[in-house]
Amino acid sequence: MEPKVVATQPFPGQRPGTSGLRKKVKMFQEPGYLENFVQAIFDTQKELTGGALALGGDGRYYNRTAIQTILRMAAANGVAKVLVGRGGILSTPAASHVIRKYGAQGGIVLSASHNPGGPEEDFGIKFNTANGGPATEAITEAIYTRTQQIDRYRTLDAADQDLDALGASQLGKMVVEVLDPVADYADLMASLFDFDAIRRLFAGGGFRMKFDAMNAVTGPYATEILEGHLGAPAGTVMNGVPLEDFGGGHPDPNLAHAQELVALCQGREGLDFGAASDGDGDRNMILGRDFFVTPSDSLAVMAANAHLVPGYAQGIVGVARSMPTSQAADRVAERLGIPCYETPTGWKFFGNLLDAGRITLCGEESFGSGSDHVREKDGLWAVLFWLNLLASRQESVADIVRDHWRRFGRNYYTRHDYEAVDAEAAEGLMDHLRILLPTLPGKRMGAFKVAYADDFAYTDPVDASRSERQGIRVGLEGGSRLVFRLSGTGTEGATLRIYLESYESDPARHGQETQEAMTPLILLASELAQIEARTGRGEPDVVT
Ligand code: VG1
Ligand code: CO
Repeated sequence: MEPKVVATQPFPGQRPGTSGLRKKVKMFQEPGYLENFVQAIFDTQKELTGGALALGGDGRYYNRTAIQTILRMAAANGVAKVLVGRGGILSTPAASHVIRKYGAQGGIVLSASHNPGGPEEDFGIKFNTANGGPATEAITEAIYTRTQQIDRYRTLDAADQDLDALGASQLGKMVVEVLDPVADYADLMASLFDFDAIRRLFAGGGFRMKFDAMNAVTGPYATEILEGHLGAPAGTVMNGVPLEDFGGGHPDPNLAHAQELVALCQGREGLDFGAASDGDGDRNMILGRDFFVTPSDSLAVMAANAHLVPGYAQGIVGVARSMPTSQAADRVAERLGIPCYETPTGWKFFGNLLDAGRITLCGEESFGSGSDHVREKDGLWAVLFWLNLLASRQESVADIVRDHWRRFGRNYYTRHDYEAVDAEAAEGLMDHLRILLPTLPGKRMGAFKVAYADDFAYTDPVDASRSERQGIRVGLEGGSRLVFRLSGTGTEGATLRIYLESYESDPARHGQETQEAMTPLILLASELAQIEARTGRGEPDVVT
């Protein structure tokens, strides 16, 4: 089986965004499109030659086809071994763990995360490095540059591999090892959390929960861990079978897209605990009875209670949050006397801090949290963390969070997304804000006074790499903030994200409805950015 060289031509626009290259399936089906990007990975990541590669995806439409293509190309490019999840399945955090556990030189994860799947919908591919984390910007830029010069790719003429039988087989000179996608990950979770205490919580019978896998990749993981290892009743996991089109929905765990679960948590008969994860298993949503935990609060609560979880009982060395994430975690870090880092959006910016041992926990407002156990955000990990807290504190979700607010104050928080906006209009809006920036500090606007305003730039404290234009920040006196950014994961037009935060120290004012409490800030943001005039949109598409 000799490698063959196929002539190809560059496609424009293969620059990875916040998390890999995401495009419509139709685009990935263009002959050479996937191949070019994969060859650019092999051309730039030399250690993969003779090395091991982890490979898997979230099971969406085109996953299996892409895996077969990548296997043939890996063999033709001299990869020694590929570790592939059975059925082509690996959640993003499980892929990160496989890379680390087996000392692979990298991994390819096929997912467009929370974007819809199916022949007319989205597909995605991202490269993770030997630390298990998303490639840094320097690496994704090198891959992109290569895609713009590429003129050939390598593959084999070989039949499809059987992805459904565990064990090793040979593809040319390369070994293909099909792994149980869940087993190693489940062991890792058991090493971090107090499974006995969580088992007792379920065995007591009074505790009722559901986990919504949203017809996506976490189904098998959650079923084995929650119902298998922890004794949760059968049926605890809902929508637990991964479907190629996620049942037609957005596998995005938030109040807008996980309505079925949200409804189950409401009212007197509501569940004690509800949780959900996204397409590729790295996001999480946490609900109590009639109670939604914002992801920013979730990170802060985790940091403040980490000592109750066996894996973190020794204490945490530091925390990090993405810039638009609320400052709730900063307050906890201050109290604990540990550093809190503010990074640009995207998990790749946490990798160096985790590798250098500067942080233990990190999170993003976009329903992502994680720790140094892997180098990706981890949905089920967050759910188990909360279960561990519930088991050890014996309090409700709402009581734990309200108690947190009493101790640290409450950071009211909301994000408004305007989706599929005309790309030029969105760029125009951001440029308009950039021009305003120097005029804002010290300016009074209604009841507010601007303390600072900038276009967020970040210098990585470990390798001194610099990332600019990471979002417009307008800080108001008293700690409130407005943040404006354009999404780097969408596949249609532009998505404008507006992140709003206001701090309230007075416990008597902690019970307000979020959108109501934030109305003055919402109005200020639309006025400042001229949202309606520039985008033609009166209302956001998604409010979280
Ligand atoms: C979004 C989120 C970001 C997250 C990224 C990948 O990016 O805002 O916090 O890291 O998705 O998450 P953007 O550029 O669209 O705002 V996932 O679960 O889609 O891999
Ligand atoms: Co995801």
